[in-house]
Amino acid sequence: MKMTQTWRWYGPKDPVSLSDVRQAGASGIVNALHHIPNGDVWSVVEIQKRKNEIENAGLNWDVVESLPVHEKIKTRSADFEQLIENYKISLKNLASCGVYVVCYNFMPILDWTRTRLDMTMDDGSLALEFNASELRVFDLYILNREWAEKDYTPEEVEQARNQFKSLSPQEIKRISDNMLKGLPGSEEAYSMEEFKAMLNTYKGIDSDKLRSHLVQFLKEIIPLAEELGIRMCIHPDDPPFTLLGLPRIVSTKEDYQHIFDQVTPISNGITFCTGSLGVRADNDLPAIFDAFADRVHFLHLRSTKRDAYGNFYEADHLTGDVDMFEIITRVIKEQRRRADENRKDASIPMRPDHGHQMLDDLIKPKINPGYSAIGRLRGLAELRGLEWGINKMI
Ligand code: DNO
Repeated sequence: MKMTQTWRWYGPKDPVSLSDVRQAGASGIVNALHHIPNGDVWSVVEIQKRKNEIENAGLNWDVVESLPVHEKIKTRSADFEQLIENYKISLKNLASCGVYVVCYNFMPILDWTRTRLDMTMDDGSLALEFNASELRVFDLYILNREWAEKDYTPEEVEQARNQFKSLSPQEIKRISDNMLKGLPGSEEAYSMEEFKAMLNTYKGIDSDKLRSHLVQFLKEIIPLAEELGIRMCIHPDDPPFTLLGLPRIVSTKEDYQHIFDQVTPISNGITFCTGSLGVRADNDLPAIFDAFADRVHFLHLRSTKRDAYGNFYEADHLTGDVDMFEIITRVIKEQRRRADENRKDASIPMRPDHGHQMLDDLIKPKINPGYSAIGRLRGLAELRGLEWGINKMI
């Protein structure tokens, strides 16, 4: 029993084509209808059109990433009931077209966040980086968020003030754009003013409140997913801690435990993202996998390297802080267990998440940061080899 090898594809405008994906050796596609505004229904016609396109290239549409959860559902404001209805209709339409794995996240306003997209590695390839002091500079002196100081120590504030003074206008723009313009897959981009207005919508929403909003949302959609045979999989926060005063509630084993205690069906599952969870030194990844193995419906395999100051960068897939051998060993055992139970989902879809920009990636006119062709091809090849070896061994 092998993992299903998939590849995130951003649709017809992706500089990595479906035929590139086939040559990388993946059999499945991870895709979203990014052209449909967040909150609108994904119609059968649109889903089927995309599905045909993928199948005509000899691939399967295995996973939706993401069916985005509208901000108003997260804050439970204005027409959120209608938006939940729309979400349900999209789920029904996906199931009727035979797409059964749906990834989503519940991060307020921002999706995944990095401060630099071109950190040079020793070998000359480029990696994504999250720099905690640049984040503080952004928060305190670029965004000028109200009460931001209380989230930091006096030394951090002082250090950020000095760092801000030394930044060039280009560097300030780089940090702001990376924070606000949305990395690939984020459904929204904001101007500074729009972002400030969005921050206001979270006044009075702390972790407990956001958690209860997530649980209420799940209580509405999971029974339907269960009925349709859809496996919902929540993506962890990336990075897995509070940012800019916004609560983040899918970062640790305890966070997951709460979600599954409240809404128990197996279709309430996880996108096990090793790179996101691995940013926290107190996250024991094998233990998290063991605790929720039967709910892991989708795997994002990549590794991050952190330091003691809260910074991290994206390492090669088999280096960094994630023990990929341990994780894939567990995945293989879980898949065999499912196969013994004749579960339809015995082969878990995985995708090589993010890759360095390397070789021809470096000279391509357009690239989706993290989603280079060759960097991910390298990652997939390494992960596939590791799985092959472990499968032989155990
Ligand atoms: C980054 C991704 C995120 C993630 C979404 C899931 O590369 O892992 O964009 O896909 O947050 O909803």
